[in-house]
Amino acid sequence: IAIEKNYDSEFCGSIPLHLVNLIQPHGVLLTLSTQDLRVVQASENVPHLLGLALEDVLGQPLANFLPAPQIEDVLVKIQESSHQEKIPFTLTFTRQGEPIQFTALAHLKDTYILLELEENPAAAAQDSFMALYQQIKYITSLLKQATTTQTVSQISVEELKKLTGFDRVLMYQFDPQWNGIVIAQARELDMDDYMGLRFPASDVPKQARDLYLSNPYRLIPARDYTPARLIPVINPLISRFTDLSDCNLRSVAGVHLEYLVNLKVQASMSLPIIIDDKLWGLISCHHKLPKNPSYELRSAMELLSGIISAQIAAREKEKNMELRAQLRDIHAQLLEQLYTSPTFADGLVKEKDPLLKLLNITGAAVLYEGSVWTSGLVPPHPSIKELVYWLKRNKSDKTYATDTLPSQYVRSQEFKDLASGLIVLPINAEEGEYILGFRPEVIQTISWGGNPNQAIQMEADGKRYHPRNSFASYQETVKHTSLPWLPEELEAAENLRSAVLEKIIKERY
Ligand code: BLA
Repeated sequence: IAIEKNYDSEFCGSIPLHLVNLIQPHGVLLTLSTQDLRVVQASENVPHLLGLALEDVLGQPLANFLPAPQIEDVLVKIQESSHQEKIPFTLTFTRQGEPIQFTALAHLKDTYILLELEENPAAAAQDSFMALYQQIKYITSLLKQATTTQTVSQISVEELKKLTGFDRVLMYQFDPQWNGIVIAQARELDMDDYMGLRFPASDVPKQARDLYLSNPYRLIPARDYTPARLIPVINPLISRFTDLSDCNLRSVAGVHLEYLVNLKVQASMSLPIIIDDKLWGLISCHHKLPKNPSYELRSAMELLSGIISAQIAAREKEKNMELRAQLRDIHAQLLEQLYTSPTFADGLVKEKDPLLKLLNITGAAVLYEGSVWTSGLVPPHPSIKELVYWLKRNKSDKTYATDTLPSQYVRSQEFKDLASGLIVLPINAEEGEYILGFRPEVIQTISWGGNPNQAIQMEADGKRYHPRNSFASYQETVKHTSLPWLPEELEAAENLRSAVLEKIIKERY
């Protein structure tokens, strides 16, 4: 895939997300000293949301404005919370004579505690524990019946859209370069259609992706907000800005707020799909108008994203195991062929199907003791010889596979339709003895959500920049590329190589 300039780590990836000193104003942030629960920093919207003057909070112990039983709660929850798991609890403040309920989250740091407070009125009936539990059970039962990642994803986005009322819900899967593809979508018909589109890695840059491994979701309820500042600017306990990485309320990077304008949405919420401790994808929810799901509903979504992750992991593992079993059968056939032939090379090419099927190739060549055996469609012999010189000079004696041979070895462009992909199993690399497998060129059309080479629009001053403003489908034709080599196929190749080396030893002695 040819993105001329990759902004993922070098540009977008270097925006500091955690040292912004600002929060989204739908909640309050207090920084407490671990030692005496004194407030050392507070967001400027304390009066508005908590109904308390800033000077009644800043510098004061919690006990000055929270009744003793609630302080007990805070202490218990702080003890139950760890760096990984934050357990929400409820605190009540009196605002203009009215008791107002807040959902609180405590984040433990070395010398301070961050206390995030979000107003959360008593749950509506559809957000009661029982109602949400029923929904989670029901959706889980649907997911269990799904047999592929695709159906798990489609059911997930449809059911999440119904459950939450978001205007559009997407399943977004990362590719090996961290671009992402929309593999399932449920939307209101007046929302743009993003199904099948690919977005460049810099759209969700590395530091933003990393946060999903410790945070259950990223919620932006209203893009057009005025951020609330933390006062004072410097956290006196550490003499630095407070690290807001894992705060739900953390203010959003400007470039991403513009991105939401271009997506024509006010609200966005994304949740991670994590497989084997690695970010596999995101569930992305959009709303035309501002939308702030209740804490209960968000928690249900958090649980579902874990369940969906487990279901996708299981389907992917099944698929890989099936492929492994198929390859094991073919390997067994090939082994029989090897041992019923006078030499291993005759054995490999005697019946062409097993070798070609095992490596999913269309042609193979065996170079051994000065001779060449071939099977299927292969480049002309002189070209194979030249390729081998190149391999001897440039590659180690380990198994090597590429799906873009023409970009690595320019001369192969002459026979790219036969060999845009190459796998090399060295027998004795020093002597130029190899088993080679060839894959043909597969011309791929990729539909990008907007031109990925214009992911950033720089202003004339060279400092200010904007995200691209159109996500209209942009077609890229990828040439000189074969199908990718799957890990299972590489494993099968490695097993074949061992079997061949063993047979060679038996032939010699
Ligand atoms: C954040 N970008 C994000 C997030 C998503 C996307 C999901 C997480 C926050 C959220 O949920 O809204 C991207 N959302 C998408 C994509 C789809 C979608 C691709 O629904 C597909 C349909 N973004 C840019 C450029 C930069 C950039 C050029 O386009 C950098 C210069 C950065 N994106 C960027 C940053 C964040 C982000 C910094 C983190 C914002 C934050 O958490 O404060």
